[in-house]
Amino acid sequence: MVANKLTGKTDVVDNLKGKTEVVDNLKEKTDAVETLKEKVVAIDDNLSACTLHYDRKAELIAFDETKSGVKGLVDAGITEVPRIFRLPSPENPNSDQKSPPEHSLPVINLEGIKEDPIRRKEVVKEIKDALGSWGFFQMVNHGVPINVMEEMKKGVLGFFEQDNEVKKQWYTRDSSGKTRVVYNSNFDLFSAPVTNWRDSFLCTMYPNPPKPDELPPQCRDILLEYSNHVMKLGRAVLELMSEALGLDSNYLLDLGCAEGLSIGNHYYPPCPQPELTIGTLEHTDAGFITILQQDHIGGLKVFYQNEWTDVPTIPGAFVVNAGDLLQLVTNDNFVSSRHKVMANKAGPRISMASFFMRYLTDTGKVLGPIKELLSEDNPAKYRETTEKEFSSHYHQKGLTKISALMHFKI
Ligand SMILES: O=C(O)CCC(=O)C(=O)O
Repeated sequence: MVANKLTGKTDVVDNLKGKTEVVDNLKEKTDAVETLKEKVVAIDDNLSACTLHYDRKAELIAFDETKSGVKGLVDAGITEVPRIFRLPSPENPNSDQKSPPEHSLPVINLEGIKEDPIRRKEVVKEIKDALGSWGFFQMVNHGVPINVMEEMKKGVLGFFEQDNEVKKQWYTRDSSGKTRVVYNSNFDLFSAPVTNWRDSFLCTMYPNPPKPDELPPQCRDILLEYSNHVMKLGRAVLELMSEALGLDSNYLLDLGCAEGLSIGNHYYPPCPQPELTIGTLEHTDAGFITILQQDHIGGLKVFYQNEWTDVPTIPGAFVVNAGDLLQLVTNDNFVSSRHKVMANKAGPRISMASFFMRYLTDTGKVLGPIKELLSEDNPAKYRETTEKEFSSHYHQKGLTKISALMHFKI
């Protein structure tokens, strides 16, 4: 009798084991489907590019070897957009410019947040709403002096507009994360389906600020001064964001969200046929937060409620957005939204994106959804990772509409 009962129980246990295996099996299959999905979209993008029927690789190499970027082409007087920059038809990002969007991106006034607790609470609520829906907002009265912002813009313009033969000496595709200043056109030139109509130089400023002579002379002093201001502002914004999540003010700082800062400085030359190409393909940012300064030309758009909405230019304002890692640690409380930049007949357009993250660096810190934000009804949506693993995956993927977060989803 007892033996019979025991056999029955063993059968139940075996049965349960079998079910666990089925669940594990299903999970593996779901992961495989996600990976396949990513691959299909990548192939799709590449196929679209291939339908243009030409030796794209050879043209990319030729373009890269000039070390003169898109600006070099414009300076040489081209009147037509070369094939490598052309968007595959029928996709034309400019066609969505027609209807005025119903929504406008929130502008948050930071004045008084230190002295006035009531105002601070209001700002915290505004940030919570903006990052939970848009993933973006603009901020004014943020404390960074306007002359510092203007000088930074001038310094960046000075770098791009210096003698080309001298500028070429900074040109590199070193993606080890060890080179302080990485100047090139399109970091993902050889993997992206379409080449962006822009040149960039990325400067790593924190955690170990560069020595002045490691930076280009046109912007060396201002880069150091600007990054100090932006770091201070970023830390203040991260405190407000922690409060917006119902956490201690220092929570996101203690997590290391302000340990690393790299500034991506972009130059979008005027484009003879802007409707055929794109300034920056749609993408999300990899890091925790991005604090962006844009000039008066415009063209930045954010994807919100199924439509592309302009990020209007406001003198003296910064645009702030959540990156993928912030979405991961907040378990989707804050969203990392897709954005893109249109090419323009007017220009050049200058923008400076301050990315809070340590790229391709072993920080020894494991990041996952914040435990305090989880519950039985709201379990972790992402697996744990590191800044190094995340940024390597992001870098390898390049700028595409597929979020790097897909790869880390549970
Ligand atoms: O140029 C801009 O306004 C945006 C740049 C951007 O999206 C980026 O650097 O990730």
